[in-house]
Amino acid sequence: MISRWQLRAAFARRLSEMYGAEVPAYTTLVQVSREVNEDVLRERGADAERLGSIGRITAERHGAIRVGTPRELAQVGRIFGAMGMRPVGFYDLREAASSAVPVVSTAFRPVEAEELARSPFRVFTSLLTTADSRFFDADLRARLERFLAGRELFPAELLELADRAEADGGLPEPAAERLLDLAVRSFELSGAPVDRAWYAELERISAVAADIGGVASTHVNHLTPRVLDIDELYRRMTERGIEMIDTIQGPPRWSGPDVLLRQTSFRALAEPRALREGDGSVTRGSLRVRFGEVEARGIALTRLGRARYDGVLAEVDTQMAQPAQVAKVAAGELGTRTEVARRVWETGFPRTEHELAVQGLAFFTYRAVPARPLDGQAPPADLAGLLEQGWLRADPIVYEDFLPRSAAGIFQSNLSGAGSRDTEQSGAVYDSPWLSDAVGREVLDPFALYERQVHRSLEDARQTLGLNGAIR
Ligand code: OOG
Ligand code: NI
Repeated sequence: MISRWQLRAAFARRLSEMYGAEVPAYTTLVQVSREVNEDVLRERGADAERLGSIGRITAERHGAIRVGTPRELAQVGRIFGAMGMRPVGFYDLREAASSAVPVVSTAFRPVEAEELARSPFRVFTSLLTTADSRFFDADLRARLERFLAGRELFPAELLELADRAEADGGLPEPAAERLLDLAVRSFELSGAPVDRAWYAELERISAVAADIGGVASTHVNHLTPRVLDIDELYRRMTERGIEMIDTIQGPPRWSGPDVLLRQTSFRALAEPRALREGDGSVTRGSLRVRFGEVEARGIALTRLGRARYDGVLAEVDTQMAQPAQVAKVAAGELGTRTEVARRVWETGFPRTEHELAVQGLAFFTYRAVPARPLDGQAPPADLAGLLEQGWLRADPIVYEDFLPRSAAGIFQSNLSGAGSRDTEQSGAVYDSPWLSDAVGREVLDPFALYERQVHRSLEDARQTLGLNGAIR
């Protein structure tokens, strides 16, 4: 029996092989990431593995896919369900992006700590918001939904195998092989001709809409390795002549602990695609939609920490919009967004893991220190005291999710045009319950998952230390 996590790990590996063959720059990215990780490990030793073993980090990937209808999303949920991945988090990129990005998203990923340690593979999955009349008028919406209703992204055999794997906790050998093969093939770039006029019509509204609804199949949009030093990665890729986007999304580089998620990307080359012309003939053209992305992961922030992060972003926006700052940027003086962000960041976040923990800004699991000599003194009942007096040790919980603003930035930086939207119209409501309904599975709240992990660890520690009340 091949278990769900083995299916997940094998799928991640095979997808990576397939994508490397399709997009050679991805292979370069993986290679450079590995070199950076080896160098960081050599320099920092055990400290480099504080947020995950080098084995996990080297194999770690996230993919991104995009689908058109709730039905397709539910099918994706079944395929990833077979691999022990569940939808976590709701991201509304329509609001986070200034260009036209008419999608809402979730990430399919394992949720239990042991499962994440076995294979942390996750897939950022976006669904086209066809009901949003700011992007699609009634006529286009009807044609788009008809087009989407007429395509099948996944063969029935794949979906049946997926259901079996989910129900039985895995699949026996020949069936597991078949599932993996069908799943990987469903995400390959299709050679079928793309209707040029239809694609172009959607592209005028949004390149993302065209990538999703302009073709009869789906494909991996990118596959992202994890790196321990993203600034160094950025430098090395640039040295190799690969043109990166101009920023690293997320928190700025600083001397305190890594938190949340930092990401950057580069535009992949135009890929040859067959195009169907108005007269029915097929020509060779090219489309440029896929890209390369890399990320560095840090400690997960609590709701409080996250609110502070969002506050930093808002403050940076305000400062960047001030005339004096605008003039400085125009004159090429200091005052790039990154520099401003670092200044604001340093006033908003404490510089040590200990302070992040006791101020309730970041998530840690806690364990009672076994060798502590019980010299007759009773342990205090508060977290800060327990940590300071050495009764407890804190281990950071790595951030397993995404950031809407960064995701929007990644989408956006890889679009050639801003697209268009009719701001006179109001946007259709898509929220987390709506998405749960669409996928047919509960979209989980990432904060609740991290909190559960923390509380379990505190409960164990409390019992080990023989404390009566809950640790505050
Ligand atoms: C997804 C873009 C967002 C991330 O890592 O934040 C993303 C897409 O382009 O489909 O992948
Ligand atoms: Ni991504």
